[in-house]
Amino acid sequence: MPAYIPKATNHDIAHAFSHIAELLSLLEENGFKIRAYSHAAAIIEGHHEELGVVFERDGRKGLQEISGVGHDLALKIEELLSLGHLEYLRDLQKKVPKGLLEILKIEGMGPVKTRFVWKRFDVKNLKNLEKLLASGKLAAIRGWGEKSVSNILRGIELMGLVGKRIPLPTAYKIAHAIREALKRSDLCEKVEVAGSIRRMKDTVGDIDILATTEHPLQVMDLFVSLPYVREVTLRGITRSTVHLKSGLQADLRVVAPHEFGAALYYFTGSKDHNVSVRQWAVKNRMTVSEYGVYAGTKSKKGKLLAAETEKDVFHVLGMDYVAPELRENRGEIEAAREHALPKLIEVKDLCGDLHAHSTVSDGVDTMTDMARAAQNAGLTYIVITDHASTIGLVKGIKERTVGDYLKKIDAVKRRVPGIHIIAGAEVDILETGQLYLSDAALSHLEWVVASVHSSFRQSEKEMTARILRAIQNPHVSMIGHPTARLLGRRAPVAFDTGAVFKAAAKAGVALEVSASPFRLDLDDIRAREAKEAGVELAIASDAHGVDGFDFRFGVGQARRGWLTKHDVLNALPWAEFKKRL
Ligand code: DGT
Ligand code: CA
Ligand code: CA
Ligand code: ZN
Repeated sequence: MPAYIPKATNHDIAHAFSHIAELLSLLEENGFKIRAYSHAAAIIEGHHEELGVVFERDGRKGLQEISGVGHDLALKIEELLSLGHLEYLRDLQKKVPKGLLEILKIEGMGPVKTRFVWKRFDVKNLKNLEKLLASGKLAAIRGWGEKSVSNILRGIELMGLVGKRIPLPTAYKIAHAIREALKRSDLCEKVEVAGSIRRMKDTVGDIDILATTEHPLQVMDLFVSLPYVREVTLRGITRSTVHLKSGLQADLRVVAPHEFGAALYYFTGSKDHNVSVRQWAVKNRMTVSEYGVYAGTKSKKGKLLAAETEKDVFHVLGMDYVAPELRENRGEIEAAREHALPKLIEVKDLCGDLHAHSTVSDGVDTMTDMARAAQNAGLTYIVITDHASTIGLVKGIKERTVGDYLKKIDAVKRRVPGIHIIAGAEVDILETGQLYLSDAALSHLEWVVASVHSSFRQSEKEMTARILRAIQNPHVSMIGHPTARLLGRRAPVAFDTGAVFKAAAKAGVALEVSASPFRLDLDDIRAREAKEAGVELAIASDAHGVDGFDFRFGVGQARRGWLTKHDVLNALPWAEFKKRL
């Protein structure tokens, strides 16, 4: 164990900062400060290295080198790393009733409305709000009305539906940080993350980790005292369970080295996959458990056939190796037996990015820096797609500024010669299906992403017509994050996927599998359905800063959707992709 153990992870720091931003928004602090905290939170959450490590190595200077982190935030990060909490945050918390933060998360509320019901009606929690909504008092107030009341009621309902599962990117980073800590200790031979995280499922119920060790007691000691842990539920020799500060639960199981493969296979799941494989095994007079594959039945167990590696397990079951992402009992078991599994797309297959933002709209880094970062990430082309949008953004591309925008991109092309830079935009699909920019303006762009960013609650019929109309626009190249969901925060919009996929295939419009950790959209099932409808898909980053070129989780969804590199547009090398512009 290293002597220095930071008391906060990147996730803790990001959490504290977004908490501060929320509290400030309720206290009417200036917008600049709020944005500074929420930007920093997003960047820190996605940072490739733990800030505790950065600080230990490079000190405060190292922290300040991270984009969005100035002197003041660096001090706050230091305080979190050394104490595990933040005085400033505690002060703010004292000023705002706790229940208001829950209200703030309701779709349709937002800071202005939340502050209003707090100050005017003394609403302090969800119960108070529900009572107020039922009283009819709000509907009578200017700027509220029946419509916003019913929107808020719907928002409350949705919040219940989204439930407690945690977005994969968050859970993945915590699980792997725990894995790293266990590995660094030198107490374990093998440590692997299993369960839904290994399968890259978009949301995660709990973390499952497996280890082999000769010192189980010491390993469990270490596990239950990691800085991520809030509470220890169970502490045993072969299994411990803890509640983490992030709200997740984590299980650590110690298994025998010669049974590691069988255990990894079993605890990776999914349960449906396991059940189906086990049933087949029984019919073929074999028994599969977390301890291995045995000949014979459970009651009359024969010889051990395989246990040490997953490969061995699949082999004795007569199956090709099935990638974890496919293990959902969606046809992979049969395909593995018939040697018909697809060769799944990998991160290294991606040659370019088709969706990224700069400071022209709501990105935090300049076009030049974004282009360089994309190049450093190993890409050979990138489309800059700043927003052209009605909502929320002061900046962005307007009808009359398209010319300036193109000039800016030309300048960056000269400045960063090592990567092909393409002039694009992410244009709002308005309520009617029209786009925010005119056809004349769009015709100057080489790549147009069209996205839904407003009116998410249209009926399925209206939403389908809206998206179909955007697909019919000859300037549109791709539909961005097609269902507009936000993981754990906003449900997908409703549209007729069959009709939309068919139209996209016919029009040659690509659909995005957004790798943004906030979205992962299309999801696995829809991506597979789109592929089967003949649609071309693109795994794009939607990066808003230089740290945003992380395709892992988008590729994860694509793999879960059975996609190969031949299904993914930005797996084309530049020479091929260029022809498509
Ligand atoms: P989660 O945590 O809800 O995101 O999903 P998983 O898949 O990680 O599920 P979890 O944590 O309950 O269990 C981890 C794996 O252990 C699961 O994918 C398969 C295996 N497993 C758990 N319970 C059972 C069971 O009752 N039967 C079988 N066959 N396998 C199970
Ligand atoms: Ca799990
Ligand atoms: Ca579990
Ligand atoms: Zn975007």
